[in-house]
Amino acid sequence: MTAKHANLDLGLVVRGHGRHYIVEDSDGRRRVCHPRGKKSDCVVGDQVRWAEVSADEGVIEAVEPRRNLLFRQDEWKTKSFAANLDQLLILVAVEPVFSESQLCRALIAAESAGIAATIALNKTDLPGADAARARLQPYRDMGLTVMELALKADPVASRARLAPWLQGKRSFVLGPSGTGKSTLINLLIPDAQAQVGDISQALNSGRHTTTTTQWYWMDADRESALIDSPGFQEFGLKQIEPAQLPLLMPDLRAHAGDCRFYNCTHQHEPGCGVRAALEAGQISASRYRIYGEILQELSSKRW
Ligand SMILES: Nc1nc2c(ncn2[C@@H]2O[C@H](COP(=O)(O)OP(=O)(O)OP(=O)(O)O)[C@@H](O)[C@H]2O)c(=O)[nH]1
Ligand SMILES: [Mg+2]
Ligand SMILES: [Zn+2]
Repeated sequence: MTAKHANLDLGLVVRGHGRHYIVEDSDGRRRVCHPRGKKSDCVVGDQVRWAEVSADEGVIEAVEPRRNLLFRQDEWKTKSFAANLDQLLILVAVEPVFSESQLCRALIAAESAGIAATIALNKTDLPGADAARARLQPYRDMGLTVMELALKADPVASRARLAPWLQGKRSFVLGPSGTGKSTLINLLIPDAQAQVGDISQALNSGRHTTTTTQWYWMDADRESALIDSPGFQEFGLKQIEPAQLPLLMPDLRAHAGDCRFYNCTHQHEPGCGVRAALEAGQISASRYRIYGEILQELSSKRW
């Protein structure tokens, strides 16, 4: 931010629609704002300096420096999720059966952005719950919290489990389509009216029920916030240097110091501490396999 905008009001970006943003001012009033030029490209969660253009329209003059930014980088494009977050809730479900690769990717993106992540398993009322729990055991072993939810089937217990964790924080809800992100928002914020989709319809059409990222306050004092987001399919991590990758996976990182070579890729090198830990059952086979897949992706040239 440049000093010349310092006298302008500060606003919070609560929603983005292409090149238009909804900005909330310090009184809680929301208005459509257009960015001035490329420099004011912003994302939900950004603090912006804005000026009034008309009664219900404004222009964004500058974006304040960000505390953090959660994003993914696919082959050709970067997709920003949100900025200035306190914590991330990665929501997976018993159905649709979650991709462990996507779960790993979301965790790596959070670790790389310096944002604390917690996993929640929804729809534990469904028959596949035990299998899903077993697939999440390596994450519990890594020290992550795995919250069990049944947002629709047991809203009272789910709410009691979530509410203390969300209190006073700005939390981003991330997860594949159909896991119950909007159901969660509606449960905690009764007037949110986030659209909830019929899962079979959403999956068959390949469309997501939620199409934009949106900020919801949980309380009148505007201290706790939940951010709903569209489900994702792709989750590229091209922003990460291959050598950084094992350092962003806590279970691999714990053993990377035992490798004979300082630049060990934990693939074929002799004296590899990570592979020794894999053989000793201290690293899960699926996490190690996913590490190899992402590493290959990051190491392949784009041209
Ligand atoms: N069986 C079961 N179904 C649930 C539960 N919670 C949510 N659902 C259903 O899951 C479906 C998808 O819920 P949504 O909240 O729209 O999912 P979403 O994650 O917001 O999906 P996108 O917006 O497409 O990313 C809906 O039909 C919900 O009713 C639960 O605890 N058990
Ligand atoms: Mg949704
Ligand atoms: Zn190694």
